Amino acid sequence: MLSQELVAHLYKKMLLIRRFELRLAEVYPTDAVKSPIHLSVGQESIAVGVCDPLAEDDIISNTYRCHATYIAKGGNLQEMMAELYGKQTGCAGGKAGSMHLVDMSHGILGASAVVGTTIPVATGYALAMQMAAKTTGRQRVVVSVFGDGGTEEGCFYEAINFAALRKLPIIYVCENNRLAIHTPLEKRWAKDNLCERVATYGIQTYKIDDADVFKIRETMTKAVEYLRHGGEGPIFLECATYRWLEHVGPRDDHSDNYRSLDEYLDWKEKDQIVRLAAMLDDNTVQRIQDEVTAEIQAAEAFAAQSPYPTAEELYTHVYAS
Ligand SMILES: Cc1ncc(C[n+]2csc(CCOP(=O)(O)OP(=O)(O)O)c2C)c(N)n1
Repeated sequence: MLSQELVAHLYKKMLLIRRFELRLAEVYPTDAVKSPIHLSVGQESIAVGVCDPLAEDDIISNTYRCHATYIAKGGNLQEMMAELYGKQTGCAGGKAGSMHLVDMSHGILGASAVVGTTIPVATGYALAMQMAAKTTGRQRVVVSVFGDGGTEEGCFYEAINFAALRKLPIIYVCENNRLAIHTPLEKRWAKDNLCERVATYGIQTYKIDDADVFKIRETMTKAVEYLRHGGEGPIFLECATYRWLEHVGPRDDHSDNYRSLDEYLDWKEKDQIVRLAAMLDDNTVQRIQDEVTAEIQAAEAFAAQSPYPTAEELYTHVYAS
């Protein structure tokens, strides 16, 4: 039996991601946002289901499509908006933008635009966490999130092989939206059997094919507990999902003719935000919507009022000190 508190909590997280990104899509044409944006509208239940069972000191790693996990892992919303606006108060000093969000105080590793590259970095982090646990006694868990396209990179297989060999405390999560930009899975893979392929490396695999936020959360809760308490990693989770908007940018691109409108309408039926709202009473939904609106407005005001980085800051954070 699901508690109303849990439903409200997950609903709020997903709604915050959706409304934040839809607001970005509105603002984007004004040039306030200084970098390309890869939106996760329609995919929110994965970030929320995946991040909810993580402790603050657990680690999340993601790709350029990183707004959702940044928010779901508890990243600072005002610093996120300021980063998108290219402002000094941004989470990367305003010098990185949407594709490189980072918040180490909440265990959010810096993201990268180069497909696949964050997977070995997250794997290395898991090795560090495994070594650290020998002295601290606490096993922190690392989660590496990437798209189906990321699994086509050689470094994905090198990384999962190493993780399996060293039994690392890492959960690999593939957000399978079946698209790499405009190319569907059917034109890229002879067989749609990702979990089977990964299992041959000696890795436990799980697949959730309907984006159900509770199933994702439950699978992750068990995986995190298992790794936290001495279970041998890695673990692989494939989550089917659907990207509602274009690959990069704020537009709905269903008129571009590379994917079917029916598929989109099918996935819209599964929208977890609508589903969870229907499980709550009207007052709770309204309260959460108001809170979300206020948080986004505060983030926008913070970003708008913040200064741009100075010219001298071009020379900071270039080399490790
Ligand atoms: C190494 C590399 N190759 C190609 C690209 C161009 N590129 C950017 S995004 C993308 C598609 C990746 O799709 P997927 O990993 O499934 O993630 P999604 O965008 O669907 O979230 C490609 C090919 C890149 N950025 N890096």
